[in-house]
Amino acid sequence: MKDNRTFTMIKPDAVANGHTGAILDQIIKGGFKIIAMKYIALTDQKAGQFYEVHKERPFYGELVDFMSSGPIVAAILEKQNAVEDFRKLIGATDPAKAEKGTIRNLFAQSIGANAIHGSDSAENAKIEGDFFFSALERF
Ligand code: DAT
Ligand code: MG
Repeated sequence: MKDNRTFTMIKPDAVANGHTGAILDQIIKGGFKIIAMKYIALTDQKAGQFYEVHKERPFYGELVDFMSSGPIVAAILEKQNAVEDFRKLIGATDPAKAEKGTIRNLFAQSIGANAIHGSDSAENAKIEGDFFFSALERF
């Protein structure tokens, strides 16, 4: 699959703590073009559906509660090698292990409240983007 797009969410902790602007700035300066974007609140049901792949993990309930605890910013991003480059920009899942200067290193609180999502494959980027955006909402 063509790997020039990825999907992201600025998570409830980062939005609530006022980091939306700084994170978007870092994404744009990182060379990513915004193809679609919305400011939206996930219901419990929608958050559960989005993270369905993690249903069997012990942190699933906590993850769903957290992701529906406040508004998020969801976006589709474009760049060559988007998935891999974006994972580099955001850093490791656990902010204590995230490389210096990465978005999670700068803005995340904990492994659960870790500021930002990035798709892990081109295939999942497409599925996740389609979960949030219709064709009319993309540029
Ligand atoms: P990533 O978001 O880096 O792709 P993941 O797909 O393994 O990480 O997990 C999805 C989200 O679930 C992650 O961003 C935060 C939460 N999570 C992962 N591991 C966790 C843990 N051990 N305890 C609490 N929450 C966790
Ligand atoms: Mg993941």
